[in-house]
Amino acid sequence: MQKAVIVGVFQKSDDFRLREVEELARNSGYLIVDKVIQIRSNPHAGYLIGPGKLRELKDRVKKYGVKTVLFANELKPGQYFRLQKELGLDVNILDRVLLILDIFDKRAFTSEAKLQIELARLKYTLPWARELVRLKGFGSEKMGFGSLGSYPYEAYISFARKRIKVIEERLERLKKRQEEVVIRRKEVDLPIVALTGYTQSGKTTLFNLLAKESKVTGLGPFTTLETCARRVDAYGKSFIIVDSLGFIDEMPQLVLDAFHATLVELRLADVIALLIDVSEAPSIMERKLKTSLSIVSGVAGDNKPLIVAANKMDLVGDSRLEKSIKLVKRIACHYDVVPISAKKAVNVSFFLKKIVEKLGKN
Ligand SMILES: Nc1nc2c(ncn2[C@@H]2O[C@H](COP(=O)(O)OP(=O)(O)OP(=O)(O)O)[C@@H](O)[C@H]2O)c(=O)[nH]1
Ligand SMILES: [Mg+2]
Repeated sequence: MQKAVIVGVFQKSDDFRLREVEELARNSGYLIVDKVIQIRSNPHAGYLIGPGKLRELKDRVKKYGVKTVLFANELKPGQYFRLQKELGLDVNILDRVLLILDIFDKRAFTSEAKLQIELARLKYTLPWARELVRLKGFGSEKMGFGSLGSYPYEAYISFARKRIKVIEERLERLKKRQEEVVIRRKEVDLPIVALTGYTQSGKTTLFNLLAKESKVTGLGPFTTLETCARRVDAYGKSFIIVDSLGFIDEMPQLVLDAFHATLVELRLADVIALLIDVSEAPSIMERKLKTSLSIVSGVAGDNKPLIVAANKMDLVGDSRLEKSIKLVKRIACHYDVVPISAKKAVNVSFFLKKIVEKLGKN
């Protein structure tokens, strides 16, 4: 495990983003040895953190001999450049976006997903590299971003540009093949039910139960990256059920773009089943539900039939479940809410019945 220090600027000390980034970091294989947290309403323009905090960060990096600094926020190219200059080139700086891409990289197993992630990373870091060249801060030093290796930075930029082109062409060819798959699926002429929701809400667990599959679950954030579709027969109706990428708060636009093809499944769906983990604290549930609803409406609009599955009901008692459902109904007021346990297969047939009803209406 690699040692790392987490840095973050938040408006209050118990910000969920800190906990979320800690989890992302652990999942990416980092051992967090220290945290440098600053509470301020506006991040410092130059370094994200103020000068005093920056000194503190440099001391910690030296003290623990860490080679990786993880930022819970997104960094602007200029901030990245100045931080790199202050911390030294042997320190690897990752911000929230690169950390998420790191996890995606670990989880991806198809060549297409790998290419999408590499493309996203190249596009994201190109302005950072340009900044290093523009400000000529580092003589002839080398730079590299994670798995891309280390290049003199002028060469890095021309490498990155060429590589972006090559990947875009390859993805274009893959897209054509994917479209054929979707068309073939349409030819079968079965309606589509898309499972969606925050990462780790239980989508794949439910998919496995309904499709009698054994896809991997529970590895931590973004266990599923690739879309999977299976036929399900229930209550005299046949449909295709689709499991795919889960969401996270402030999902970087770049990640949404990279996985656009996956998200298009939501637009094609006849019914969307949105899962929410009811075993979490009300404030977390509320935030995750709002995030999920806003991504869904951004991708698929507001007029799609949607059912909220209040999942993991086996983990809470009756009175808490009742409160949680009330909360969900208040936020997702236009939609049916059905409590289920995907893991223990509780109330799932009722949920299926609701889905089939909705399919029937369309
Ligand atoms: N107790 C309980 N655990 C559940 C239930 N459903 C899912 N889980 C657990 O929650 C964790 C996440 O489940 P997944 O099915 O991987 O969640 P996901 O939504 O597919 O996650 P991503 O692929 O990361 O988006 C796993 O450890 C599951 O065993 C449930 O109904 N009850
Ligand atoms: Mg999954």
